[in-house]
Amino acid sequence: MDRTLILVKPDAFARGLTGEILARFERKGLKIVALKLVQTSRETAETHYAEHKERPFFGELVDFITSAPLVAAVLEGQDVVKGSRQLIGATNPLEAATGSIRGDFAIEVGQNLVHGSDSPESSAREIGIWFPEL
Ligand code: RTP
Ligand code: MG
Repeated sequence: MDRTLILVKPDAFARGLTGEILARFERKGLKIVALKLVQTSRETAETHYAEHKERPFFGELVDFITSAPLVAAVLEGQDVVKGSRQLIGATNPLEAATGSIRGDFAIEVGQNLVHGSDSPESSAREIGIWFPEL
């Protein structure tokens, strides 16, 4: 069965949206197979978002992800990478469809509530970062 790495980012956790967000994945038929609350180190954040290292927003992105606790989860299910990205919505919440998590609950691209792996290769890499025991 396919797996993906989900982060309920610090903004969503602080706003008390963790249950709402996880419930949406569960209602889609995706199964939570690992779950934890994490205060993320800079090293983990920089490794997780390494593909964006040269982008102008990289520093802010790492600051944000390490600013407060987040919830990391591994979801399992058929086509889980694609299915969870569809539920999450476009990166910029102003372009995310109504009914998606970002479309319904976010406004700013820098505080877009949730991360989902963007390919099976990314998911394997990211699960290794956040849940090396799996
Ligand atoms: P994520 O990795 O967090 O799930 O988001 P994503 O795939 O939809 O978007 P990605 O391109 O991977 O970007 C990672 C995060 O960087 C922030 N970002 N800011 N200021 C900007 O133009 C900008 N572009 C991206 C977003 O918070 C995005 O989630
Ligand atoms: Mg991404």
